[in-house]
Amino acid sequence: MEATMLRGGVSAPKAFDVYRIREDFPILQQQMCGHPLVYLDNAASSQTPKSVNDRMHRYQSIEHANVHRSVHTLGTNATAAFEGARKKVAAFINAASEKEIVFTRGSTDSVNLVMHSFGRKNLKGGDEIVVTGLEHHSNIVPWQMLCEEVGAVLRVVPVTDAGELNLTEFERLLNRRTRLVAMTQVSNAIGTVNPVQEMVAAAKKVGAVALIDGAQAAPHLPVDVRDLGCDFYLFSGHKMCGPTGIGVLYAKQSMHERMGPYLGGGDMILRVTFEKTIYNVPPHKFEAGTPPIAAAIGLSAAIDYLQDMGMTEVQRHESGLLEYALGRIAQLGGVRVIGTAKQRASVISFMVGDIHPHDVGSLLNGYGIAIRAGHHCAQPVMDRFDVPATARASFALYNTADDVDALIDGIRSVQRILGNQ
Ligand code: 7TS
Repeated sequence: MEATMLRGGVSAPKAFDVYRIREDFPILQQQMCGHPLVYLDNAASSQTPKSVNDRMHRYQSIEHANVHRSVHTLGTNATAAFEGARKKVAAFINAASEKEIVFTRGSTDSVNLVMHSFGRKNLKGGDEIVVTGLEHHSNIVPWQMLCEEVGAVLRVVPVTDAGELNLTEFERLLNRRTRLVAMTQVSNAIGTVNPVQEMVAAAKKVGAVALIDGAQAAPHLPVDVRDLGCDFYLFSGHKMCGPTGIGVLYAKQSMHERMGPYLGGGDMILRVTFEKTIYNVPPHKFEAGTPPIAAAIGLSAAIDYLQDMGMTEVQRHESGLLEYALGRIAQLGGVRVIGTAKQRASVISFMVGDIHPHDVGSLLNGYGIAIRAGHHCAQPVMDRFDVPATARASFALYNTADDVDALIDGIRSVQRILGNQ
């Protein structure tokens, strides 16, 4: 990407038509607390473009019917749109077949599905599950619950001072008892990009199943599940310009026969009698009840939108912004960035002197700047860096160098107001 010189001699990425892209997002056009909204809380949830909102509105207004059941035209069209969304997702992450795509409520639901459906069926006392010290709670707690239930043991890959995984320790943790390795591709708390392809290969060497939490990766970089070699990959619609209430679990076909049902009910069955129930084939076996149809169709439109931009371009734009922001923060003084990994993506966690991150977040809000302050559902990461919470700015494809400049000005004001340098 071409670079232009902005304030302070730090180079800023030249917009890949980012100002045109912003016009697609009505929410970004508004003022907040008397200032133009600067939305930097994309790791929590991103905004949706008009095309996604319009598509969902059209479905709800004139196309709505349930799926997989009715022979009337609305019913068959809804089924086609819903199953079309599944195909779209499969292509987006290069799955071998749409049968490998399960629609869930989100990343959390996807991990829990794997825990119940695969974990409870395949793990027993003495087995080991490896997670990393960079996980979101949703990729920790379900595995702790499983360990408690079956007597398995949780092992944790330690994190270095830079916020990278200690891969030597990771290799040492792997052994013949390791049944599952569950790892995030990108840390939501500090932005580290983990070498998941390498880690999957190591897990495979000891015969373990590999799960990747892609909640913070799929929205920001190209994903190819076959290239990664993982057995499970998951992400949420609402972090990638799609709606809430929809997530994806990629479950490699070779895993299907090792997976029991998740929720029981309609649609996940072929035949029910009081004596015996025969389950439907995957992915339907894992999708009981009426699915989030409008949300799946919205996710499909979001993928169209992202693919239109090109995920490589999105990644390039965001890494330019990240570099620019890190450069400007370094020049500020008095701001400690938590996590300095070489490979990073779209997240900056920071402390402004010893001002509490909630105060930083509240003051920035007064300037129309939305960041998140807190533990980011990653308390073990906070513990590792000995902080109760951080302030976190996280970027999406529609953020600009102006947003970064506004953040820097905002932090300066925080420093001035709370007397901290
Ligand atoms: N995994 C990662 C890496 C995440 O960042 C999140 C949400 C989840 C899983 C759970 O996703 P959900 O859609 O099921 O909620 N992360 C954040 C965050 O960083 N701030 O708010 C939610």
